[in-house]
Amino acid sequence: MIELHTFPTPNSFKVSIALEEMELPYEIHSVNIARGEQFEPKFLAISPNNRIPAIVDRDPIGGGEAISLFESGAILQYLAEKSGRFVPGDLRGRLACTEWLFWQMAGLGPMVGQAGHFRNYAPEKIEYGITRYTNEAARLYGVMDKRLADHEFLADEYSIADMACWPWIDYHDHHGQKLEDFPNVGRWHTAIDERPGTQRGKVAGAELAAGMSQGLDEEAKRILFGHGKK
Ligand SMILES: N[C@@H](CCC(=O)N[C@@H](CS)C(=O)NCC(=O)O)C(=O)O
Repeated sequence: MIELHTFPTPNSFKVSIALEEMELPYEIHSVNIARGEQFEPKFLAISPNNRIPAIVDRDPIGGGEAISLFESGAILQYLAEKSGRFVPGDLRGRLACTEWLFWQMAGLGPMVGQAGHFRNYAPEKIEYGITRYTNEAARLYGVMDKRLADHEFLADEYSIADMACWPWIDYHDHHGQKLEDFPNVGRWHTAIDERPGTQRGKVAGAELAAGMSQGLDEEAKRILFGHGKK
């Protein structure tokens, strides 16, 4: 059984979507990042960067002691290896999958995350930050749109690279982007949204944020944006 240490956010949905698609049994372990549980020693022991998602596989590849992993990209690669699914089998396809997975981890995720922050959460409206990151989000959406103009999915067949990108693109409003401006991304977003694995994975753990439907409260903002400590 795989433990998914999570709170409902785009980085965690990558992993719950993958687990659902791969039909790997898992159980949800709540880490309420809006209340500082990411700083508890038992969580830091498996995720020293105090970020969700993390997993513990109590029945790992090759047997032996449980394996814990943090960083959603590393988790996706491990789950693909465990299930033998969602990474193309040929060299070129596999490398394309790696390229777009790393592009998400190093580019799309962090940059649109900043766009979302300056647009929606920063206590002051800082025009420079809003413009800088909204423009960078638009550039990245454009890069993806170009790729998807002649590829059904990022690595041709549906893969962990798509699973990494989809939950972020699903929050396009938050980044100040309209999918009508990126028709290939829009087509790709709809196709993936219609998959039963996406439907199940995108709500996994949603109940953990019950009561936060109005967005982040002041305590959550202090914990998440107030330089770390509780
Ligand atoms: N690169 C990491 C990023 C994870 C990340 O930023 N997680 C956020 C939620 S989406 C988090 O745990 N934040 C808690 C905090 O900032 O203290 C990954 O992809 O796993």
